[in-house]
Amino acid sequence: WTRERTLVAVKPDGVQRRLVGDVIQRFERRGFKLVGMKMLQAPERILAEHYHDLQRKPFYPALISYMSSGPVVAMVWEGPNVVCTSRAMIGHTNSAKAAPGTIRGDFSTHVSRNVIHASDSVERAQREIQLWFQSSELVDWADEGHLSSIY
Ligand code: YYY
Ligand code: MG
Repeated sequence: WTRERTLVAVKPDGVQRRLVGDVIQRFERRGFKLVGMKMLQAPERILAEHYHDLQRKPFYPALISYMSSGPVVAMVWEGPNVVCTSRAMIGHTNSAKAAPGTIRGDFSTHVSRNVIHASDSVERAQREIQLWFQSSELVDWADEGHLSSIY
């Protein structure tokens, strides 16, 4: 098992709606390990790089202005299959299609205010973690929990 990590971010609407604790609780209950977390007003430079692929989409300006509208809480979570599992936990991009029980399916009704980000592939997760965090901000603590004997 190579240590898999992903970037999760509670977006400004999620912070405004006091959903940070709920998000953390879901990832902790699942058994993932929190190795980095910070609140920040996302700089334009980071958002532009983060959403580089969407630059030409009609919703891009609104997306950047929404993501700049208040602080986000960025986190790095670690664990087996965490990238894929996180995507399942957050639910469909379009909130209208997000299943109940997922974060978007429980807390959001519209794609433009969909509460949370999670990386969509292992390679992108690595790039996004490097974009949002300095390596010194990630904490490699010893996990003595229920998975410690398998990795
Ligand atoms: O990875 P994910 O967040 O699920 O979706 P992306 O396709 O990467 O789009 C990023 C972000 O853009 C999405 O979370 C909301 C916003 N967006 C939008 O406002 N309107 C769309 N039609 C599609 C995406
Ligand atoms: Mg995406």
